[in-house]
Amino acid sequence: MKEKLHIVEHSYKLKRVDREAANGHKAACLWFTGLSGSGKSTIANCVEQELFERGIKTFILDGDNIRKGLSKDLSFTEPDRVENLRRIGEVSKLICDAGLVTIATFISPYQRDRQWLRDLLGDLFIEIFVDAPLAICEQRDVKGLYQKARNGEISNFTGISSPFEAPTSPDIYVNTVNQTLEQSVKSILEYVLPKLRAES
Ligand code: ADX
Repeated sequence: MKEKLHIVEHSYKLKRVDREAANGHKAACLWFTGLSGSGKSTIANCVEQELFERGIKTFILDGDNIRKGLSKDLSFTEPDRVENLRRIGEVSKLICDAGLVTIATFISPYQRDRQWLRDLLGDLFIEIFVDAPLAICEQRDVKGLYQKARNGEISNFTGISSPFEAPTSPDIYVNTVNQTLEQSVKSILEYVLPKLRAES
């Protein structure tokens, strides 16, 4: 049985709303989900630049980077992916509490985990589905990982030997086969900017 932890949270005077007011914009978490090679990082990179140019304070959390540090003890089995996203969800919440716009790019293949993130982050959470068919991602194979997964050198590879549950009602849908990078970025900004500027 788990030991009972005696933790009493301290309430600090400065809240997220104070930091948002100082920054001149709201906090949010832009959560990019999609297959490896679908274009999440490329789009997130451009969206961040556009936000930066408008004076919006952002911070990117990226699958490959997080897995070299915070989550370097985790594999790609289902329980480890759940734990990976739990950690990142909590970190995203902290970054939002600091008044920033968190930009998170993770495959996040399970619907249940994405729902958990939505519950954790509430209105801050904006789910962006970066869609591209598996065949196209595999053809692109930017990192050469699909080839390795097909050869059996990588196990539990999303789309090949591990599932990807496509979001059924994302807040924003972009498709990197039928849309240009500029179009995807534009549609994300059109949705996000009014939310960041909204009065409370
Ligand atoms: S997640 O499923 O837990 O959300 P995450 O986004 O952190 O995945 O990591 C995905 C990145 O790890 C991919 O972009 C890819 O470069 C790399 N990777 C290595 N092994 C795997 C694997 N078995 N499945 C998916 N991605 C993998």
